[in-house]
Amino acid sequence: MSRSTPVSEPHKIKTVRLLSFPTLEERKKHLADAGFNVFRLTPSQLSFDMVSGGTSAVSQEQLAGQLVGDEAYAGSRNFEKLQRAVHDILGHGYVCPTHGILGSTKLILSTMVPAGSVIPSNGRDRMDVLAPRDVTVVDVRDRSEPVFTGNVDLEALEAAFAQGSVPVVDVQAFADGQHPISLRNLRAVRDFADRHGARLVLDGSRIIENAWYIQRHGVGRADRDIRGLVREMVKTSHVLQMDGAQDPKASAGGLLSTDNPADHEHFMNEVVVFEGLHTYGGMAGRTLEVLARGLEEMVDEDEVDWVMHQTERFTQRLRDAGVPLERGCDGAYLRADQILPQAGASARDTLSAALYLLAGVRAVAMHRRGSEGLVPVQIPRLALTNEQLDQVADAIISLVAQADGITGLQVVEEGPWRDQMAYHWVFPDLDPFEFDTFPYQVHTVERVGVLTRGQREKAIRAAGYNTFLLSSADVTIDLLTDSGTSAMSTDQWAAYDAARPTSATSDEYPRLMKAFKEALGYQFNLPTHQGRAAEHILSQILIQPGQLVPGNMYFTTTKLHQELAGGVFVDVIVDEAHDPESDHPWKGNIDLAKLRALVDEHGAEKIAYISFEHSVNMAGGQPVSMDNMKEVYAYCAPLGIPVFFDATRCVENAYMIQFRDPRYADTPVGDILREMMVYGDGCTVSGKKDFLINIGGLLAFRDNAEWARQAQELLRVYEGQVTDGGLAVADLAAIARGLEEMVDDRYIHTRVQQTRYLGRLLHDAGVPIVTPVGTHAVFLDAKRFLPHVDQDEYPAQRLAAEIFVETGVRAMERGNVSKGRNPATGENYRPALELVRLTIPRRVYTNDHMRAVAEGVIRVWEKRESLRGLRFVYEPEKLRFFQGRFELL
Ligand code: P61
Repeated sequence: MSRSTPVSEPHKIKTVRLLSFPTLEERKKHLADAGFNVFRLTPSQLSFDMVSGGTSAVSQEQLAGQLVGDEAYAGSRNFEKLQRAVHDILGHGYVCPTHGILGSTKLILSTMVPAGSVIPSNGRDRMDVLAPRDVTVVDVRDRSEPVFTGNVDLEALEAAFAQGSVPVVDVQAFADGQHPISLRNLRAVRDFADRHGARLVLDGSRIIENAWYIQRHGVGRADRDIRGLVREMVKTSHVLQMDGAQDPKASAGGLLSTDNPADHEHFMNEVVVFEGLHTYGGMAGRTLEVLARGLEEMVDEDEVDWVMHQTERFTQRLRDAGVPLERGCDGAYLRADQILPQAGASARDTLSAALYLLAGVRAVAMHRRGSEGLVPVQIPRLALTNEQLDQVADAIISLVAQADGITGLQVVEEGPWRDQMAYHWVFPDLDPFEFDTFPYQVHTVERVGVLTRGQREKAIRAAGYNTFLLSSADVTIDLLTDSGTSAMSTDQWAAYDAARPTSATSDEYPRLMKAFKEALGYQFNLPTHQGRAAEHILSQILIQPGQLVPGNMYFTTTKLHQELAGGVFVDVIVDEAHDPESDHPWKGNIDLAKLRALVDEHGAEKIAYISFEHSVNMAGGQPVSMDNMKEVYAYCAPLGIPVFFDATRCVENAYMIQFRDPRYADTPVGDILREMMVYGDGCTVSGKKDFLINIGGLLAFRDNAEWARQAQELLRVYEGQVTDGGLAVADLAAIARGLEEMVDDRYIHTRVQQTRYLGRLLHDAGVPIVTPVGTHAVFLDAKRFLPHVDQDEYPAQRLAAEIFVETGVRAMERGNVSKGRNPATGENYRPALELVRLTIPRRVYTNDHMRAVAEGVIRVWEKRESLRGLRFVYEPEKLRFFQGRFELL
């Protein structure tokens, strides 16, 4: 059970939902079209939608559950699953599903509450729906309780019972989102209800938040786990009602549970009238399944800690800046009446409109008008990063600072409910807030491995100190590779699902061809199943045995295929690339003098082609300058030497040009990319990196139809149809969509800057890394990290293993082990670069994860002197880094 503040998310991002950031002009238009009522705006018109109902990110298991809804009208398996979850987690013996929290309330009223009854409650928002139904709600919340502000004042309760017939006492866990109740008070209310023949109905929609609060603040509860506390709260009630769109993270749905068979009987007979049947309750089977899985997951201690930590942090940031607010269990509830007193009765809606105008953020008070002057800024569970939340908070702080210049909305249309309101407004002259953060939110998450240090020691020993041989389930943060590890977007998944499969020509094929042409500008595009397949075909077409292939540092698969075709790779990268301490900005450049010398010595006809890699992987993710591409091409074209890019990380390279070359500072990355590609005759691509897909590749030719024809011949023989390259049609659809997303300037900026952020954290702590930091990875310099370990004792291998033991982070050796032995001498090559690669997958980890990684590596750095090297106990002949095993010296 963890009680300390969590450092980073206990999960990684599995899929993302893209965010849009409307401009100020667009925001003005949307707002006017919506009658200045932000309730009427749609998510695609927003930057961040700060509402918590049904907006949570879900686990991949919940997402999978969505597809196993059996949609049986009666007796569905999903209902049986829900029964088990309610029994196991909540402890109640009977459950009646409903379409939502209002469905649950309706059943309680119709089975238990005769007209004219009195219902004491600790929540006020309940009045919105009970008041129109001939029920008198009496507020019995204890205003004097400082900690458990949702406690019921037992004297007020007694007074309520004196007011009329009280069949039900309504208690909300975290009433109105703000007021937690203590277990002791809940028990006292139960005793009271029992003595007076009334039922205690607990609304547990936010029971997790309340249980966490008890764990933190309840006397003698710190040793209790969330699961036990939830169960105890539920068992204290007669009836539990729950909103599936809150703690269980479903999109809709609800339930009533009880241990009383007679009450359940009543619910079952009534549910058919208003909701559906007692085995589906007005929910789709898939929603039942997601709800059931959500109940099982919601008591996960680490997840609860993370969600609550986000809320605390967000609220604190606003408090520290003096923003008037009340703390909510799911966010900060802004005191609109204090922030905008000049707006009078429309203070809340004015605040909402102004926040949207300023930053595109939606915060909205729902339900009826009137009541307290609060605008809730709720945090969708698991959906946003701390960095995003910090910026939302900063937008609010900026708004509060400019509040004096904001006049109140003027009512044009009105009604008792908030959605009915429409206004007129003179736009205030606000200084708009600009977000600089990841342009997506979390859609689904995947829990990560959390082993103890002792377990990790055992795991790495069992893996022969080789991180390739670890089970990914044991890894907390997986920085082995950025290849095929991207989180796809919901748009990619939608395209994936919608693709019509065929083994002939698919609808996706022409779409993909168009997308390739738009992204890279090349005429002939051949899909391949991944990068090495394209490298194979290109090498076979262009290399005559004995020819040379100059390139800017080798990559394992690329060089292998060149050699299999009879070619000889020659490294012509600038010398600075081999110096981990050089701060040359374009360490990926080809040294034109080296290239010239090679051509002069052997003649142009001896050169098969130039193998020109963007953002050079083995050099540390180092970019190539636009001028260098231009110069190399200008030199090669007249000599008839083709130039082929390895464009695997071409977008990252394009971004670095935008970032470092002032002439391109205002050019969109997509335009820079197309210009880059002009200085080449074609390219190979491992799409598993920049294309934001998990599988796929490309072989492209700018305009040479004969090469394309030859390549298609080989494609048919080795890969698949020319129209799919051996890929599933659905994957073609995902690639086409990825090609659009990859050149989004906001995305690629945050992508590369995240890598640089990790590098900065390490560099500032004195950890030796390759500088400047590259685009996709931070490379630790093992020679400087472990200078006392000889290179033949594999310092980088040892360091990667130790980082796993210390932190659960998986890295990759790129040094003596990877380079191998010289077959002539049998000696290790002992390469200049002895590195450990911390590779950042795209859209998967947050900056809090990066901080956790840095802290762990810094801990290893601090005890570096105690680390000894390794020796092989099993050494394969080829590519020994994959399967080799070691022991400690
Ligand atoms: C990686 F240890 N890269 O970085 P494929 N070109 C370039 C790559 O980075 C690349 C490929 C071609 C990987 C995966 C990997 O020895 C290894 O789609 C610049 O993987 O066939 C792959 O593309 C090959 C890691 C590959 C390795 C080979 O993690």
